[in-house]
Amino acid sequence: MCFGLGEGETLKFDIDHEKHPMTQALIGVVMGSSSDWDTMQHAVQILQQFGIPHDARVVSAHRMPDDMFAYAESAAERGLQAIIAGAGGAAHLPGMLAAKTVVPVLGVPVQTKALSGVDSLHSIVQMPKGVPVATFAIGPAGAANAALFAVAMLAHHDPALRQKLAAFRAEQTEAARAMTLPPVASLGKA
Ligand code: RP5
Repeated sequence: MCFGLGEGETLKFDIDHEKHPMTQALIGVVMGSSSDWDTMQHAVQILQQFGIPHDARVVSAHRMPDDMFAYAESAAERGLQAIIAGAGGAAHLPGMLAAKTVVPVLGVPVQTKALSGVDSLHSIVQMPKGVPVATFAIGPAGAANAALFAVAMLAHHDPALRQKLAAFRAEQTEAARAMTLPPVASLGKA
């Protein structure tokens, strides 16, 4: 929706770098609806945890197509290193963003009621050859992993971030090693 915009006008996504040098987002998180937030907030949580400057907003492919193009067209200039895009159903958002920018797009299929997110997954993952969208698992795990993937991309040129990511992995290793199994349940009599 473009409240307050005149005909032919689209939202601008410019950042005044002189005024906000420390807040320049490196990762953009976009989603087709506020109803995707339950899923997509898992990406934002990871970015916050790793201290990655980011912004998050609703950019609907079918309801805000001009805004979607403006977002994608300005992404590189705004300094975005990757865009995490989540959508559900006939999920065009990640693919159409990728069509309008060379900034890597990481797609998150949002779980839907009708088809459990398989519709979203197929819409995002089946990009024809030439314009890729890196596609993650359906739902919150996919959102978190997309953010972890973005962190790994940034860590490639940032040794401190790489250490943080390695520590995050090591924590999971320790947690898995500490796992124990309960005793076998006794079989009831038939
Ligand atoms: C998609 O349609 C969104 O990504 C969302 O997953 C789905 C439903 O949107 P709402 O009807 O909840 O706004 O564009």
